[in-house]
Amino acid sequence: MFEQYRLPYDSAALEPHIDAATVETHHGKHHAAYTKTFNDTAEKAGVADQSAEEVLRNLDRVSDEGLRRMLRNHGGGYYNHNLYFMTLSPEGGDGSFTQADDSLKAAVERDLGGLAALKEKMSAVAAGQFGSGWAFLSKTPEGKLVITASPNQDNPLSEGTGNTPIIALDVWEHAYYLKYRNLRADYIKAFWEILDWKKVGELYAKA
Ligand code: MN3
Repeated sequence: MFEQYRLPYDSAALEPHIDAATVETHHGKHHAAYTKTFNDTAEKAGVADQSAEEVLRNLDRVSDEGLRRMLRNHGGGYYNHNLYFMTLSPEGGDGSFTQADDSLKAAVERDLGGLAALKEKMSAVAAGQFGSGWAFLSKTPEGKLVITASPNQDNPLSEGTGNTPIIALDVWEHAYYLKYRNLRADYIKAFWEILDWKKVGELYAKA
């Protein structure tokens, strides 16, 4: 059974950066629906005993094309949104970077030229994703940080890169349209105000 990440904060806790109605719809409806469909599909495909990471990294083992596509879309939706919500916090923002794992801080400096440069580069990648999709910060098997974008609910796992995402920035319109309307760039700016670098550091150390 794949469990949807439960928010340890209430739906208004991320305001003014992300409004309560968006959190309620995004987590309570979209994410919940991905979770349910992923569970149902994983059962049918006989992969329900694996971790979500395993399923997404090994989609080519699922021979039925329809089930494979469902797992990619809904398993990706489940995994991406768990990562998104678990790294957002009212205590996030640049201030939380000082509390992050030292190995993450060193990698940000070494691979991306520091926090400001990382945010600038990833914001541009997220803004440039045409249509629905995500921007990711991922750790390669060698420990290097890389920034990429994926369409739909794809991610570095389902794309077979071997990398592990540690930040997932959702740029589907449902993530921001109630408050920001067409202003995706403003939403991206707000995202950094609530990104919990302490949590990202834990994920980097574990990946
Ligand atoms: Mn979403």
